[in-house]
Amino acid sequence: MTRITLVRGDLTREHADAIVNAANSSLLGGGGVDGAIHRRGGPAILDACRDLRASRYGGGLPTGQAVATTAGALAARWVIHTVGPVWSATEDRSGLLAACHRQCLRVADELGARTVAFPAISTGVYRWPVPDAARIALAAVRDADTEVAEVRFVLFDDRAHAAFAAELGRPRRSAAGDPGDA
Ligand code: AR6
Repeated sequence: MTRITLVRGDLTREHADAIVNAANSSLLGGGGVDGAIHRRGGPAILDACRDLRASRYGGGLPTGQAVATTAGALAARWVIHTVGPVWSATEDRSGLLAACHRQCLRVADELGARTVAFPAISTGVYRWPVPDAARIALAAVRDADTEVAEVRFVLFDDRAHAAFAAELGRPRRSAAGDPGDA
């Protein structure tokens, strides 16, 4: 069974087997946590991303998918890059946000990663409201069939940490597609 833990802090300082990057489909860096990962992890990560663009992902990494590279100088073996959906008030993209979490755990299983640290995907530049993102992320991880022993959400500020903590403490809602909910 996967243990879910929450910490408030900087994802790029975490020790874990794999660290998840909230990337964009170019895989070539950006702002937010993506920029921080490339800055602290060094050029080896960008080199590996360029190789992916030149091979499997010539058209970019589609939203909701995930792919791993070296973690460079970070205290991890791998960075798992995923592309979250941009928030939309008119279109329900929550399936894509859940898919990001599932796909990261699938890639982690392929790698043999047992501890995986996630940021709050899509809640920065992509503007997803944090409480809703917390609900979707935690449900996706709880429902995943994975060998990962610990999923750690590393929240950058008190507001995001409080939102994830509230959601983690809440009894499961009977959301559509959540088999086994009470
Ligand atoms: N550690 C932990 N969380 C962080 C850190 C950090 N060092 N830095 C920011 N956050 P964002 P997105 C939080 O914008 O919304 C990039 O330009 C931040 O407070 O990094 O998925 C990419 O290249 C927020 O709660 O990712 C894409 O173009 C969360 O991480 C785009 O942004 C996610 O914010 C992706 O947007």
